[in-house]
Order: sequence, then structure tokens, then C-alpha cells
Amino acid sequence: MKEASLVLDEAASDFRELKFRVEKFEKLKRSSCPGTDWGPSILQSSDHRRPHALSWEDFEVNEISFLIPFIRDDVLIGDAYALAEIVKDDPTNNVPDSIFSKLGLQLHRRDQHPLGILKNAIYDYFDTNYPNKFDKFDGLSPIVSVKANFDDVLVPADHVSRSYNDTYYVDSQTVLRCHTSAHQAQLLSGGHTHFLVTGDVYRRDSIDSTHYPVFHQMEGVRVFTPTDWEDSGTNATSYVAEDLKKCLEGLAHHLFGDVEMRWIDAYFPFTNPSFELEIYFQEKWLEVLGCGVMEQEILKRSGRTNDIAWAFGLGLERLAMVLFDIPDIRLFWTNDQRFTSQFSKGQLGVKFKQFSKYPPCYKDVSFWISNAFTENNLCEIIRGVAGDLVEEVTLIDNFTNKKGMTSHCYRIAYRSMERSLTDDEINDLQWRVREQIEAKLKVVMR
Ligand code: FA5
Ligand code: MG
Repeated sequence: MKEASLVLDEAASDFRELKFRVEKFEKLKRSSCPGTDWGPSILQSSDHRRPHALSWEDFEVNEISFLIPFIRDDVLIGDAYALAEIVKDDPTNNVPDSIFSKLGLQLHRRDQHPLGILKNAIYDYFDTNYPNKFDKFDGLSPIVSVKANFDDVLVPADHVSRSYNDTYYVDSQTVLRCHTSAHQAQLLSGGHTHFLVTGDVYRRDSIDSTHYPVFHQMEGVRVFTPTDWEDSGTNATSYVAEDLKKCLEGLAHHLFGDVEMRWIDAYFPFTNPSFELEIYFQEKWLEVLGCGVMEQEILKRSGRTNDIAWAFGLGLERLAMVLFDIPDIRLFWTNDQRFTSQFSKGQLGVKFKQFSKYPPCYKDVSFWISNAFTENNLCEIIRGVAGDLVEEVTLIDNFTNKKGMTSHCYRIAYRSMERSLTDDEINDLQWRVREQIEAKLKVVMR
């Protein structure tokens, strides 16, 4: 018999909300592991200050008797959100059902999942090198304010990442966080000086084997006070930048042993200087993290005028792909036992064995674009129709005619990781994709 716990935040103290979440949770449980014999669910608080099981009385309701509040740390399925809260009838809302269905799954909190195994291995590194120093958060809600996601980390008002083309908006003031940096300011102001924040993040993006609209990041922040660097003989910024690189190189060695890596200068609005770390994987350099010395303004606003800090944000999928030899980012979301059974708690060295590779099927679609056309919108339509059956979308032809009209031709690769697709199925998908492109993108099909 399996057990699952439901993590509840403050909002769930409202009875109707609680009931909704419990029902959704029960459904999620059944659909994620069909045929499993489930024991009673466990209620758990996401508030790190009250990490223990909530007693039923905490909710001042006792109508739902099938829930027995007790806690077991090792099994955890996810959080549940109200659809009406996320996919709203608000003109700025651009969250499709396909994204809503991923909310609250919390792959990074599953100890048997590659992302959970990786998160725990990173925790081990920090616990060994900085005993009892880093506070860990992995249950903060991904629904955050525009202020937290952008303003608090100094993202300029006209930065592309704020656009509806790049970010999922719940309403004009609320987004699905596009990075875990959204929690920096809040935690600094709360007095935390060393912390790791792990969570699911959301971005409208292109489609290929290393990009997915939902992925996971871990943020790390370390604050230094003047006494830390005063005796070092170097200036504060160089001292902190050097400490940061040493820390992350140490982490890379802890995870990978010997691996080829390089530092690239980068730009982020919230750090200066900024860097990215790349790792050599499948004959390519793969960017796995961004980092830098935190902008002084962020520290100042949180009441730490004299201090200095470093911060990093790493992509858990990218690291896990290298670590476990996982060739396609979609695999993280599969419930196929041939995938899930290959990983177990605490096992870092395992290399994923491809269980089978079904042939891809390519379909092209060409149209005359309009000024409003964006590739992210196109990709979202294709994902909306084909879900995880779409493997890659590539622009294969692009030209402008004498009348100034621009034509794009995209090649869509369809492939299931679980079975072979029939011709009829693919033709049907492609037909629906074409229909929706025409209806929603205001382009002229060729
Ligand atoms: C950021 O998100 C910054 N917040 C990171 C940061 C934090 C910098 C603190 C400085 C200080 P970026 O957009 O580059 O940066 O994303 C960070 C990592 O997330 C990338 O290096 C990559 O590993 C991963 N990543 C980005 N987009 C995707 C995607 N669509 N799918 C999977 N992983 C992704
Ligand atoms: Mg980047």
C-alpha cells in the first residue's frame, strides 16, 4: 500500500479551498499511478516554520473523514491548485490547461525521481561543506507577484522577460514564477543569509530536447558581512565572486567527478559581475546555471547595506540530463515504469538505459507570417494539441518575397517515448495543429 501527502499552504485553511484541493489531489494520485493501492492521504504544511503534520483541528473542519493527518517524510506527491484561480477569465491570462495540469506536481520533492535525487545530492554538498548554514525551501508557491518575480530583482520595466510572449500571467499583477530568483528579496528581508530555494518554474519557450515550458531551478544565496572579507587583502566583489566560483566548481565535482566545464561572462539584471557555467554534454556545451555577485540595491532594500552576497540559479533538468544520461527533457514527466523504475533514492551514479526508441515522424507547415507572429505562440499551440508527443519544432525555411511578405516553414518532429504512433494519429494531430495555427495566429497558410 502506498501513501501520499498533500502539502497545504495558508490559503487552504479556507474550507472550500481545502475541499477542492483534497479532491484534486485524490484524482491526481489515482491518475499518476494507475492500479496503485493507496492508503489514507497525509496532510502536511508547506510552511517551513511548521513542517510537521497539521492536525485536522488546525483546519477547524472535520467533514472529510478519509484524511488521516500523520506524516511520513519519504512519500510526497504534490500540491493542488484551483483551476479557477489559475486559468482565469482575465484579459491578461495566458496560462493554458496544459500548463495548469503541471502545477503542484513537485517532481523535485520526490526522492525517487531524478530531480529529487539531484536536489538531495546538492543538499548533501552544502550540508558537508557548510554544516547547518543553508536554510532550504522547496515548497514555496510558484504563483508569485509581478513585483517579486521582476521588480524586486531589478528587472527593467521594458525587459523582454516581462512580456506575455515569454511569461505566463495569471493576471496583470500575478505570474507563474519564471525563475526561483523571485524569492530572493522575500527571504533576505525575512533575515535569511544562506539559503537554497528549489521549485518548478514556468516559461513560454521553444521546443526541443533541452527546453520545456515547465522546469525546475535551484537558487542559492550566500550573504557575507564585512568581517568575512576584510582580512582577505582583495576587494569585496572579487572576494565574493571567487568564493562563488569555487563553491560551484566544487558542486560540479561533487556531482560529476571529472567533467569538462567552462565559465562564460553573462548578464543578469540582479547580479554584477554575472557568469554562466557550461558543461560539455553530447558533443555540445550545455548551459547549466547562471550566477553572480548580487546587485547592492537588492541587499540595501532588505536592510543589509554593508553586506555583499552571491547568488546562483541552476537548471535541475539540465544537470540531471548530464548526470543520468537522460536524452530528452520530456522524460522527467513520464509515469512510464520503464523510466521511473530505473531511479532510486540516493542513487547518483545510475545511467539511464533507453528502453526503446520509436521512430520520429516529421511534418512541415508553412505560412506567411504577420507582424504579431512569435515562435513561442506557435510552440504553445503545437504543445496544446500534441502535448509531449512533440519532440522538436525547427524553422527550416525563411524568406521574404518582393511584396515584403515573409514566409516561415517549420518542421515538427512527433515522437512518443512510450509507443509507436500510427499514421492516422499523426495526420490527425497535424491537421489540428494547422487548423489552430490558422485560427489563432492570424497567419496565411501556404
Ligand atoms: C535565470 O533564471 C537566473 N534567475 C539565474 C540566476 C540566479 C542568475 C541568481 C544569477 C543569480 P536563466 O534564464 O539563464 O537564468 O536560467 C537558469 C538555468 O535554467 C539555465 O542555465 C538552464 O540550466 C535552465 N533553463 C533555462 N531555460 C530552460 C528551459 N526552457 N528548460 C530547461 N531548463 C532551462
Ligand atoms: Mg541563461
